[in-house]
Amino acid sequence: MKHLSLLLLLFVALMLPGGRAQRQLLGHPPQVSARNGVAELTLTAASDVNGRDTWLFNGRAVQPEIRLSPGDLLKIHYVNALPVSPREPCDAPPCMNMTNLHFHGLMVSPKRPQDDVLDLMAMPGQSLDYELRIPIDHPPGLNWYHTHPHGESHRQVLDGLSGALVIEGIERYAPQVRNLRERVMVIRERENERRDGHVFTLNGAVRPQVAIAPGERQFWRIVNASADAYVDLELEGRQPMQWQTSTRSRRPIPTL
Ligand SMILES: [Cu+2]
Repeated sequence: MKHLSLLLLLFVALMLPGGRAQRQLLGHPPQVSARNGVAELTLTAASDVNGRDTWLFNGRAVQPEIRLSPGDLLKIHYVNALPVSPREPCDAPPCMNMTNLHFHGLMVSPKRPQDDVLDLMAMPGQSLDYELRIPIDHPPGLNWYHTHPHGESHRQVLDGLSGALVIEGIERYAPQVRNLRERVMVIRERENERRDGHVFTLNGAVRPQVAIAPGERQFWRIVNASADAYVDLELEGRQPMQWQTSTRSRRPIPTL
C-alpha cells in the first residue's frame, strides 16, 4: 500500500488550551507484550452492526497495541469471520472479504509464517497463524500492522484494521525519554457515518483531549495508519510544539 508512516518522537512541555471539557480524553488500546519471550494473541476480522469491517480482540472491537523486544517471538492467530458476501465496496471487484496481515516496518522474513502478504490469505471462515521472530539486532521504534489483501486492503484499513507495534529500546538512543510518560497515538483516516466524507481519528476518537500538566514533558509516539492520506501535524493552541523524528528508513536517528 502507498501510505506515509510517521514515526515520530515528540516532546511537549505545553498545556492544551482549556475549555475543552466536553471533549473525549485520549484513550489507549489494550497492550499485548511478551511473556518469557513470546507474545501471543488472537485477532478476528468481522463485520460490525453497521456493516463495516472491524477487528475483535478479547471480545471487544479494538486494535491491540503490540510491544516486543528484539529476540521476541510474536504469534498471532488471525481469524477471518467476515461475511462471505461483502457488505461494503472494495477497490478491485470482485470483493471477496479476504484478509491477511502485514507488519509495516518490521525487518522480518517475507515468507510464511512471517510477513507474507502474497501467499498467506484467509478467505471468510479461514484463519492464519503467524509466527514472527524479531531479530536480535532489530532497531527500536514504532511500527504498525494492518491488513494487506490486494484490492481489499484499502477498504479494510479505512475501516480501521490496523494497530501500533512497538519495538522496545528507544531509550538507548534517546535517554531523555526514559522516565517520561509515554503515549502511543494512532492516526487513522476513517469514513464518516454518512459515508460521504473522511475524518481523522486519534486512537479511535475525533480530536480527543490529551491530559498533560503545566510544564510536563511527555513522550508521544505517533503513527499515520491511514490507507493513503498524508497528515500535517499541528497541536491546537498558541505555543509551538517541539518534535523530532526518531526513525527514518527504519533506523533510529540518535540526535535527540
Ligand atoms: Cu503498510
